[in-house]
Formats: sequence, structure tokens, C-alpha cells
Amino acid sequence: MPSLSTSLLLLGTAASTALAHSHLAHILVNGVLYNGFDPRPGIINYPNRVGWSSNNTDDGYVGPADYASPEIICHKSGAPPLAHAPVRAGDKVHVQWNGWPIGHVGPVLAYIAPCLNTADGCGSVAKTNLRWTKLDDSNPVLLPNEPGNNWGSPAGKWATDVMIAQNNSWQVEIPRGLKPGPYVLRHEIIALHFAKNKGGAQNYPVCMNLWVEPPAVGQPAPQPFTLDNFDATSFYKDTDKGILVDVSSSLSGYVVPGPTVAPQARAVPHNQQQMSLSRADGTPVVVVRSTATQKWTATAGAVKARRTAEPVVNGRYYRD
Ligand SMILES: *[C@@H]1O[C@H](CO)[C@@H](O)[C@H](O)[C@H]1NC(C)=O
Ligand SMILES: *[C@@H]1O[C@H](CO)[C@@H](O)[C@H](O)[C@H]1NC(C)=O
Ligand SMILES: [Cu+2]
Repeated sequence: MPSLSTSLLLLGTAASTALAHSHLAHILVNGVLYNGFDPRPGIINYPNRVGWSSNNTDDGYVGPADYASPEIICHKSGAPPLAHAPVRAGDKVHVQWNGWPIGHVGPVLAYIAPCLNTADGCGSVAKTNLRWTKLDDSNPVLLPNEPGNNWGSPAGKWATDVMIAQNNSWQVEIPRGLKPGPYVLRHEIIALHFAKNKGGAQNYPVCMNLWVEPPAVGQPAPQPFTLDNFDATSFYKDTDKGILVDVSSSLSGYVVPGPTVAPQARAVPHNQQQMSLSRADGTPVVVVRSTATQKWTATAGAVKARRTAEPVVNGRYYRD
């Protein structure tokens, strides 16, 4: 009979290899769907996707060894698509992950960065030039006295448990008063099941392009939102309290790593997180002449052809 810690270790290893890890399935903006990116081999991704591509073909993560490298910015070999999802300041972006394994406990984080001085918005932005503002740190990341699903380890409800309960999704409010223009939204989960050892944390950063439209005519102008200037390659250190942490011990709380959330940002509280189905497919935009957009059309035919092959359930396309 193996010791308790050996069993937990075996369970951990089995769970992390048997279950796929995860990626950005899609986002919904006011119920309208824009495609994410699936890095697994053999997948043909939608050309009109707004999710950044990456070459983590194992559907896996970026570790602390890469915290100072560009890999941490938008995942391994992250590269932007041309398409952007149109949103307005104050909208909630519903970020749908492809799944999330029970026991991969940790924080769920959101950051935004404007794409400045580019001709195509974020379409070919140099990721190392992006400067970020934290919008959400999923506080309280750990409620130690609530029942959770930490592989039977100490009780405690983690932000990832909230996310799993909502079909592996999380909503991020685009700040009111955010200046119109092209932005990268970076959503990130840090899985802490192996974080007891230095180098054991697992970061899953996923990026997507947004085009923030001017406020609707007649809307009062909100207070302008002040952006921060953080560089993703200095967000985390392998010895941060929230990175090098033993989640199998009883913790009284959790110290979120990285910059603090911008004071004007309004995170969607845990009890308002909810799953959501798409009611329509969205038409993303491409940015032309730096300030104007066009509807995405280039490959509409190819996209349509592929969709007809997918099963339709109750009039909705199911992906993944
Ligand atoms: C991803 O790209 C990097 C840099 O181009 C390369 O070193 C690495 O081997 C690639 N990984 C995979 C899984 O393709
Ligand atoms: C749950 O998420 C999957 C994608 O992983 C999506 O296809 C499905 O529509 C979602 N279901 C609900 C009820 O939100
Ligand atoms: Cu995993």
C-alpha cells in the first residue's frame, strides 16, 4: 500500500497525462462566438479565429524556467491572428476554455495590452512590445473553509473550482472608459498541483485580439481608464509566494503573483460567473490603416464548408 503522498503523486501524474491540459476554445461577446486556437496536432484552426496560435502541441503549459522569456507572453511561439473580436468598453468577454482538469488548482488571471503604432491593430504586433494592465486576479483565489476539489487534499475552494463549475469558463469585464482601439486580452490559469517544488508551477497563458469600439452614440463618456505598463517577462519569479507553494498543505489563503489589479478594473465576482452558450457566430474585424476596421471576409467560404461537417445540436454548433 503506497503512502498517502505517493498515492497523491501517482494520481497527479496520471491525471496530468491522461487528461488533456487545455487551450482557448472560443470567446463569446454578448452571446456571439469568436474562435480560439487549438494547438493539438492535426487540428485545422479557423482562419477567422481571434485566438493567438502557439506550438504547445501537447496542449500544455509554460513553466517558471520561461518566466523571463517571450514564451510566457502569449504561450510557446505565440503569434497573433489578423482577426479581432469587436467589443465595447464595459462588455463582458466570456472566455471558454476547452476543459479544465480537477485538481489543477490555482488563480485565474486576466490582463490587457493595447497594440500601439501598428498598421493592422494586433494582427502583426511584436509581443515583446506589449505592456500590460491586470484586470482580474480572481480574488479570493482560495476559500480555505469551503469544500473544493483539490484531489482530496485539504478542503478549500479555488478559483479554478469556480471556473470548472461554470463549464470551464470565466468572464472578464472590458474596462469602462477604455480608449477605443486594438488590444490583446491575455487570460491565464496557473496550475499549482506540482508547485511545491521550485519550477513546478504550470502557467497556461492564452491571448486573443479585441477591437474596442467607440461608445455607442448618446452614451455618457465614462471616466477614462488608466492603463498600466507591465512587461509580461517580469510578471513572475519562481520563488513568488503564489508560485512556489504547497497546495497539499493547509493554507490560510493565497498570495496572487504578478502585478496588482488596476484600481479602476471591475472583476466579475465568483458568484456572478456563469456558463454561456453561443446564439450566433460572430464576424470578426481586421484592422486597416491603424484606426479603421473591415469585416472579416477573406475565407468565409472555407469556414462555412468546414462548419457544415460539424454536428448541430439544438441548432448550435458544438466544438471540441
Ligand atoms: C516551438 O517553437 C520553438 C521555437 O521556434 C521550438 O524551439 C520548439 O521546439 C517548438 N516546439 C514544438 C512542440 O513544436
Ligand atoms: C461548454 O464548453 C464547451 C467547450 O469546451 C462548449 O462547446 C459548450 O457549448 C459549453 N456548454 C455550455 C452549457 O456552456
Ligand atoms: Cu495538466
